[in-house]
Amino acid sequence: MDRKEFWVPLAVVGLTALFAVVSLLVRATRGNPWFIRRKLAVGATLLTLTWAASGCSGDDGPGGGGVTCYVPVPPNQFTFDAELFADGRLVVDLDEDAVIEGHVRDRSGEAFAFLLNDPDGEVARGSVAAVDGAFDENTEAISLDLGASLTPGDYEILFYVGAPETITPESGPVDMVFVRVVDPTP
Ligand SMILES: [Ca+2]
Repeated sequence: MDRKEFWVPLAVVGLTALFAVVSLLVRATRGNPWFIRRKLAVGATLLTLTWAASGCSGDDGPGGGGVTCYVPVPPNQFTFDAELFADGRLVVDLDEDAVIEGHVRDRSGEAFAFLLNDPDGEVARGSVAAVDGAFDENTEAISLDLGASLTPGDYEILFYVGAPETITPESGPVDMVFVRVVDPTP
């Protein structure tokens, strides 16, 4: 293994983590231009690196055929229809139900979980379900049930790769969204 094969995947891992953090900061600051520029810069560097790394031919000697080729794995991005948002928050209407539907794009995880936080901390956690039953497509329709005990108020949802019980304070979320729960006719 030469130096490039060692540091390129390492740099990609580091930059992917940095990209996730900056993406969260962009959302947390509701689109602060400074963070958006940083996000774009990190994203561009990441693309350059993964393109360079994925160009390897796999002829790196006996026993090493292809295994060091880095396959670009962009972050798992959770998206929801724009019409579901008001004032930058995803609106959940309890007159309907506490289920949110959306998509995970550039999917690399095979299971996803969410944390529902209010300003005091965790309110609920659960699994993110693939609508068709399996996380096997690049863009997957998803749904999550925030639970029957949900009360009106402002929350944030953090998304994680893995099962709900594996989330710890050290786990890095892959995405997040601000949520407002309303109940027009309680
Ligand atoms: Ca599927």
